[in-house]
Amino acid sequence: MKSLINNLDLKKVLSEKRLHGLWMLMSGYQSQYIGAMFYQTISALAKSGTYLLLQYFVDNFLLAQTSGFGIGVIAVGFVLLFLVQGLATFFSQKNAAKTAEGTIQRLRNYLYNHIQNLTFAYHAKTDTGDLIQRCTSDVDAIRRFYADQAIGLGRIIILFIVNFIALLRLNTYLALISVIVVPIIVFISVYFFRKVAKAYEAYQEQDAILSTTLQENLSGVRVVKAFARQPYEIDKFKKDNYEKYQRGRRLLTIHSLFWPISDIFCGAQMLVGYYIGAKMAINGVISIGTYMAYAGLIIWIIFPLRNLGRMIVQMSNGLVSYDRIYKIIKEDREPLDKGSISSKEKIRGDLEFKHVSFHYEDGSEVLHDISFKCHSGMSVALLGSTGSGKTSLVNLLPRFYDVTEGAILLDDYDLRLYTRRYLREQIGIVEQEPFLFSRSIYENITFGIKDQVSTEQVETAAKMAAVHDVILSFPQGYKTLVGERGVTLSGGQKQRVAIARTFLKDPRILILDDSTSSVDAETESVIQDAIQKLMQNRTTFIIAHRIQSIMQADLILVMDKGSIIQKGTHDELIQQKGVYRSIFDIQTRIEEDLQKEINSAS
Ligand code: M5T
Ligand code: MG
Repeated sequence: MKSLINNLDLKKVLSEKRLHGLWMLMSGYQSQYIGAMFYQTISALAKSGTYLLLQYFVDNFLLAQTSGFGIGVIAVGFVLLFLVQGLATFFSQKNAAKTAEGTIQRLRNYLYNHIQNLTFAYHAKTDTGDLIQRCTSDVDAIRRFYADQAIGLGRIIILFIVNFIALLRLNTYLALISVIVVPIIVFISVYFFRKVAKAYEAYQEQDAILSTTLQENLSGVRVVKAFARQPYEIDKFKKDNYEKYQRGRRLLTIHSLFWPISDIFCGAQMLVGYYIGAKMAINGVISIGTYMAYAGLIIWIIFPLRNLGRMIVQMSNGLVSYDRIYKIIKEDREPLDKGSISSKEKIRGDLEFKHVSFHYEDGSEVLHDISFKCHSGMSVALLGSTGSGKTSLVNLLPRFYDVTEGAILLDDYDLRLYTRRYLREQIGIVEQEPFLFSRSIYENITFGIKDQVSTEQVETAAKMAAVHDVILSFPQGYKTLVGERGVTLSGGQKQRVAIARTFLKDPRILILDDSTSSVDAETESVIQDAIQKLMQNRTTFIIAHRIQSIMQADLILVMDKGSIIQKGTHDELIQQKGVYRSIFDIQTRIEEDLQKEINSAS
């Protein structure tokens, strides 16, 4: 049952209709919510009961000046009623807390899971700061909705109904007089509800802008400092912050307008009620006991009424936040299971690109009519100017994106027939800018497979990537934390940790996207040897700018503006007049010059 609740597919049960959506969000906790309401009813009944008992006591004992056994019974009655009221309130709060916290915990988990599984394209077009803001501040607004408003609103309605019925029992005329203002209060509340909703939405939007600015600045703090842009950035932040201040002020102003207006009506209602009640009592139309009970009960009519407005107005926050979160939930996840091929067997790694074209969502074409073939175990090198589409091409292999035209065949089947998970388990990528988590180096190398590998395997992988000695040079060795809370690795060290991570994964298809760009020539040759070893028996894609590092590839593709302009082996390409030849010439000349300089210096 519990797992059923936790695995609820929110995307299926939620909808644009906000109140319905919020109710469905409570799935599994709805009975608890109803339980909370039930206890509220008990508590309210006990409360009204107290006043009715008071009336009975005043009229039949105090005024009649009788005493004796009855008084004792009434005293016990009062104590019991208070006890019931207290206990019922406690259980109601308990249920309410469970409802609110349970619902929100699941929502948070769901959102995290959902965001992890959204498409690359979605993440590319969404600000991280905005997402963070929705997952924190908006989720919290929904939590308040359940903890305060949803429960509060129920409590108010119950209090109102129960006490109104109690009032009717006392005196119909008085009861009707006491609720004259209800339509007015409801009307005002609804009017303000709309205004607050708008203002709150504007406020949250600005809040998201501020989060994004902050988050980008923290991530890009080096760039900001290097360009001495602090004054500009501070100024920009100040402006955004000022806008937030203004929107916040507007929101509060609307709130603070609402209070006095609703208070005036409620206050007037009470005065009129007391006045009429008192006159009736003086004229003997109602008894003193009735008047006393009335004076108590009317508070419990006016109090909920005052709060009804507040609740309705505050509810708008929860509803707006619901919209903002539902927008994320509505997004399609990467269809992980769309492919049908996923077996226990490993892939062979034969690849064929057949007239592949590709463009990013609402972008122009970045790959045109790419065709080539490579067998399992072959190495394919990609060479080309920056922006020529090399990274885009290799990103098609793990299906980060799917081709827009043509097809890629893996082991003779269309790539789109494979499940993404199956593919990704067998493809290892050393990215152009590897990302390391703020965890230990050990955890970074064993990312995703920590329980399946031994320490020796990890060290072997690190040695192959020529990073073992570097790691040991840190005081805490493999336990050294990386990033914000630990050491900052150099670009080359990061790349090598990423290479070690990929070594350990032992993939069938290996992608090295400019993986040796930030290491010096000496280290590169060490890694090259390791990479050569790693490349054996797997299909490898190497992207590099130095011809030195790709000369030995079985197939070299020279790319320009998304097309293949030359393909062949090093020996073949060197014979042709073309881009490859000129790059080769330039690079050898530079190296020769360098060598000459070194020779003459020594
Ligand atoms: C090729 C565009 C980019 C460029 C073209 C990764 C990525 C790229 N592009 C997008 O619009 N969205 C993306 O997510 O595609 O870019 P590339 O494939 O990254 O080029 P490259 O790897 O050959 O370049 P480099 O500099 O890494 O050598 O127009 O704007
Ligand atoms: Mg690239």
